[in-house]
Amino acid sequence: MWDPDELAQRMRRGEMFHDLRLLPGAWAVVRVDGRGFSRFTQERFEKPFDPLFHRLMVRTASALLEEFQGAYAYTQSDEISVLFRPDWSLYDREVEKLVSLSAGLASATFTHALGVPAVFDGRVWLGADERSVLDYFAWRQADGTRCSLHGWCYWTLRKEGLSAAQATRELDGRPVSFKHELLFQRGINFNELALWQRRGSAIRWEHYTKEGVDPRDGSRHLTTRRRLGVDSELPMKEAYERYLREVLAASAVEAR
Ligand SMILES: Nc1nc2c(ncn2[C@@H]2O[C@H](COP(=O)(O)OP(=O)(O)OP(=O)(O)O)[C@@H](O)[C@H]2O)c(=O)[nH]1
Ligand SMILES: [Mg+2]
Repeated sequence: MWDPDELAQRMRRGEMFHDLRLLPGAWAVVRVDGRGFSRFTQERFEKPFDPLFHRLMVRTASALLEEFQGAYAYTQSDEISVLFRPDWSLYDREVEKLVSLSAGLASATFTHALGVPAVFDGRVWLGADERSVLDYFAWRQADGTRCSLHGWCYWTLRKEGLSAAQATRELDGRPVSFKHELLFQRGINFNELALWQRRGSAIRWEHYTKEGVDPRDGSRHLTTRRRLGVDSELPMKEAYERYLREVLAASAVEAR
């Protein structure tokens, strides 16, 4: 006998991951990353870094932070991390929703801004405490710096006429000091390149006061509003940790 309720119930059991939630009380980060962007960027953007590409990433990160009401966002290269406080409660903390909507919104925003289809994947990271959140962002920033140095060396060699395989071989297993020297020999001081290329950019909430006029009696009132601010000159190591602690403290005040 055809029983639509029984069928629906049985089929729903196949939605195996639908009940998965972010662990209660844990910090969470959703990280989206451009799919196949090595090739995608090659024909369209300046190498190794293109300010237009970074602006598109910042715009995409801002859209994610705003839409999902995150506490902080960080972008370097083709990736974006958005932080959620332990008390974040949108979508009942459903993992599938957060991951799929993040990747979907990132893809839509970037595509809309550039006018060419671009696709992002997404994943979730969980952290037990503030310490691990600081470590997470130190990790992503250090990864960005490492890739930036590598990218500069790689494209400098390519522009000198080396093939992809030759440039890769030349850099394979080389220490940081070698790469700095390689650039220095060609008149490029890595430590003087734009900070956003070496350390990425952050998007965070800024508070400001605005004077409003009550239309009923013309009285004036000060109200606090918030808007997104972009930092493209981030500190690193301990100073970045102090910067992040301030961001976390401000987000705690807001959550109250
Ligand atoms: N031309 C150019 N490329 C960039 C820029 N920023 C990031 N990229 C490139 O984006 C790529 C990001 O690396 P990955 O995410 O590891 O590689 P992917 O090709 O996207 O591969 P999957 O993420 O695994 O799909 C690197 O090849 C970077 O060179 C930029 O400003 N200009
Ligand atoms: Mg990628």
